Amino acid sequence: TQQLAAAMPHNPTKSAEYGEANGLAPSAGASAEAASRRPLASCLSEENQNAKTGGVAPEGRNNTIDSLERVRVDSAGQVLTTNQGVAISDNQNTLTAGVRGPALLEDFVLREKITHFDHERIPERVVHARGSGAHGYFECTEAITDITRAAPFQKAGKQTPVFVRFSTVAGERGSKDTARDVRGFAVKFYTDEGNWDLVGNNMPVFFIQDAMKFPDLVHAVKPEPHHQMPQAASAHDTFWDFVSLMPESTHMLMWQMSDRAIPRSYATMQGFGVHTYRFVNDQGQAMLVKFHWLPVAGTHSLVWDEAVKISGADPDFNRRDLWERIEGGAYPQWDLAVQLFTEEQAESFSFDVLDSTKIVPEELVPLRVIGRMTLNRNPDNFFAETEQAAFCVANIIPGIDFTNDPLLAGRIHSYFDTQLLRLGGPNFHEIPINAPIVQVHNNQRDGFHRQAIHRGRVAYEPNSLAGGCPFQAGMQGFVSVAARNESREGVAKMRAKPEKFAEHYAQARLFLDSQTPAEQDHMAAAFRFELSKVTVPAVRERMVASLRNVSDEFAAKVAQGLGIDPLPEPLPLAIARPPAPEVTQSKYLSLMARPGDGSIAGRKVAILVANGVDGDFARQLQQELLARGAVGRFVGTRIGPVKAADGSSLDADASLENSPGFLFDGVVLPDGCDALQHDGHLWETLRDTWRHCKPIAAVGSARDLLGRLLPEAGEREDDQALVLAEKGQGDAVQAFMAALGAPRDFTRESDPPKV
Ligand code: HDE
Repeated sequence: TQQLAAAMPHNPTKSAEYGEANGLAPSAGASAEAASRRPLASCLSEENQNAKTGGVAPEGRNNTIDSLERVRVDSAGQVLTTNQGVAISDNQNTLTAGVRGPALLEDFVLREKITHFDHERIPERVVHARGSGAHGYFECTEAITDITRAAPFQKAGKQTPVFVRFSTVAGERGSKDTARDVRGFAVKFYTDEGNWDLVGNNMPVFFIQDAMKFPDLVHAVKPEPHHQMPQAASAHDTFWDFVSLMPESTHMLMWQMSDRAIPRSYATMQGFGVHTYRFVNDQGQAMLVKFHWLPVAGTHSLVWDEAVKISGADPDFNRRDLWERIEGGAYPQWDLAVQLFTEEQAESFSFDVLDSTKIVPEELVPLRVIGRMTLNRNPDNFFAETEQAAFCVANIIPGIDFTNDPLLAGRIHSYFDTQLLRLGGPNFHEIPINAPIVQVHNNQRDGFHRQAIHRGRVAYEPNSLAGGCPFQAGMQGFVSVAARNESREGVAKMRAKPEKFAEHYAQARLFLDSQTPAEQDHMAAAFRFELSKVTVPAVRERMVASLRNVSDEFAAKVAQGLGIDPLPEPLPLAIARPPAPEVTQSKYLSLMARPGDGSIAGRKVAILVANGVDGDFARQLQQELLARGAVGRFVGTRIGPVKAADGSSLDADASLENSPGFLFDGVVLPDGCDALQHDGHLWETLRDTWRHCKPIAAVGSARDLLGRLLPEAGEREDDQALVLAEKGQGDAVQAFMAALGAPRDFTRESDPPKV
């Protein structure tokens, strides 16, 4: 060290800080070579991946496995120990003085066990408390080196491990999955150049334009503070009071009242980065970018009555679905698409790209797919991985940069800050799920729960005693893009917003006008439901007054459902002459626009069974579903064996009682299941499946049974999701499968449902 100190008497990079172009050049090894794209030696690159992680991830597997391997615990065949590794002889009885005597303070086994238990809980996330996570990988399909130097996009075929967490926003950690709510879609990329977290939602816009309003928004939507009701619901006074006073929320409200707020599966929802970000290339040139995740399985949602029922029968509906898809090999996949545009283009738009209540319509800037994400591994431990995962908007890597979106600015601060409390100190980046797969070198030290053991006596920079290490990376490291200041007014400090932020309704109208009539009906019903739960009439009326600025027709429809007549005057606009929007209808905004590939992977079907059922048909159908990645469960009045018509035995592993029909994507009544006719649960199952517009197939004698229990089915002609077939008619199964993979046909619906 003394030799090094003598060799490097000064801080070799210091002069550069003062802009002395001809300052002393750093000696070899004291700073990285400028402007080179070669990864730092200390980082993980394709060349040194083997050495750093123990191997390149085999296809379909992801190499976070290797980095987590060192902390995995498997107790199979092991003896029970204390946290100090001392073998425990008796895990049943407290140490006492005599068999009926008092417990002894010296019982360190008991005290350790109870004390640890007492401290098991950590604070839940202040929003997005309820969530589910999975591991996977992102594979680049198109290198875009000319646009960004970000590591995951440098080579087609390159894989980057990811951990993803989906969530609802308002509910507590134990709340139901199928609440009407926004879904979080947070992706942590463990890249060769550090962790990049793309912390997005399943809707491309947000309620507010400025982080300053976030605590207000969250206080308004969370259960009301005096009685803590309602749980995981926006249908209450404080939420609608707030949003009806915040016209900028209107666009997001249209999304939130659409079926997107009740996704069928996390695997069937889109994801969005929401804010405009920047991509930056090797030369420091920047492009504006919006991120989109497109589900390969297509966009599919539930209907409200179904979501309400599911929340009672299976509050873990989306969590279970994610888990089972991955366990069953029906890996959820999304394409990552980007919208790329220049500052000049952005300036010409009728809206401001720094305003997170606005989308960039795909008609203006089309999507470009650059990769695909596959989730293929469930966590080993929910707490250690999913709960301790700390997503942070500030986690970006070279090649990606922020814009001046005022909502984004607050987020850059908030996520790190919240983990300090939630995960108990500044070293949460060392928790295995959060640790990057590249090595971490800096002079940060100590703090609660420090894992790294830093060697040497140097924890400062500049230093000569450690040869100047760790040294700064220069142009190879993260360099903020020399972004032009978006504020036209210059750099004076102010609390203000650009003018285009004042237009609040054009894109709400765009969204509404881009929906199919059925989707519009669902939205009107959602507004009606939510506002009907509001107890203060003035709040309801104000919301209707705001909706008039979107569409008089739509506002009238909502008002009618609330007994508001005549319509209140429209809310005054914040801008006298709003700019004319470029796009007034977009085919991409309806859920129907992206039905997916028609695959039925991950879908669930109830195959109803009773004594006398056509066993061969039931078994064959189950096999066929399985072959296509779907699950067919034999559902009877009770679980256990039923005797098929041919005398063979079928094992019902679900009952109409424990698995009501609304939990399935479709129902099949095989020939000979007539013995179910007196089970009221069957009637409910058929009624719900019908009402929720899901496929029903009835074969042979079951057609009569269906006709008796569900007469409305007989009244409809040309219903693609109703399959009636003779016994032995092979294409019936194919027709049912096609309906299962297709978007629902809502023409069965009526409002209110018919008796
Ligand atoms: Fe978040 N948000 N948020 N948010 N958010 C959190 O971070 C915050 C916003 C999003 O699965 C918190 O670790 C502020 C927009 C997701 O762990 C917190 C603002 C979008 C998740 C926080 C926003 C999101 C969070 C709570 C306005 C979509 C869950 C716990 C300025 C682009 C991540 C935590 C996970 C979580 C703050 C607005 C998405 C408090 C201040 C817009 C997916 O830091």
